[in-house]
Amino acid sequence: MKKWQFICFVYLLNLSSATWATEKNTNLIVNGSFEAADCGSYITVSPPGSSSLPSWTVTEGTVDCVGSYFVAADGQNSVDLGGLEKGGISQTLATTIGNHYQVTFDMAGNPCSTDAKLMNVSVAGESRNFQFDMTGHSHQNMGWVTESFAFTAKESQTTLTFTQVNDKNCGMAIDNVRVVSLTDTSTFPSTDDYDKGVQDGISQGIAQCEANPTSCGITIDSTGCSTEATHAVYDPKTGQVYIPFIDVPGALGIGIQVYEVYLLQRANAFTFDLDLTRIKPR
Ligand SMILES: [Ca+2]
Repeated sequence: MKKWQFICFVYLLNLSSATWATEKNTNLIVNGSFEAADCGSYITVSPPGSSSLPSWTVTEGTVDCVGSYFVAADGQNSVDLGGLEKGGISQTLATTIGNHYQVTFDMAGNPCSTDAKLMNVSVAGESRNFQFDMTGHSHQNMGWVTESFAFTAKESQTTLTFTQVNDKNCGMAIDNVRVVSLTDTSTFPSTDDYDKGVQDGISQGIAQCEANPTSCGITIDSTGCSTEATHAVYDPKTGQVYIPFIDVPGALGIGIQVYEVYLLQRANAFTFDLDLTRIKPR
């Protein structure tokens, strides 16, 4: 694939994102905002849990279902993973083996102490640590931030677990937990729509290339900006784009390295990320 061809392809993907912004995918987590019960100011919950946190299991220690004690990210309630000591919660959801999912949540810290909050989030063999700096935050100004990462289901039942790391009360606060499928084909464009988008994108990309090739960093060989196929393949069932050839400038700008790559579709958008685990030199 010539460099311009890849640029044309990226151009058409960008074009498509405006046309095919998808509807919000279904949240697979039940009671992800912890709004299913009235937690008053706050209620401390011990294993095996209580009606304060329906659909969730307290995995260790104790946690607090927090109502009015501090401001939630969404609705009235959130969870402090440090109850009387460090604690954790989990929820198991039905998944399809091999499908990609994205977990998203909001996090902050209980302002009853100012030390940094530490939390581990694990799902399907993925384990991530998160830290929250309490500087400048209060019960009314929690400074909620949104975090997100993707995982691939290895079982038909997948457990998502949030665990406080440092053994403290006044712990990490979480709210608004969502898991969405990245391969929900009901929100993807049809193959016909995609083919039309490809053709429109190629036509517009070529027109742009021909009008001002230097401005878009395109190197044109003796054949010019031809209509030769890009060979990139999009699979709506997996949300993957396979690109067999991509030219990348070598170190210090010397030479060209050719790679085979895959792109993975993000949730809720026709936007793609490079799959760093599958970059293969040609
Ligand atoms: Ca909430």
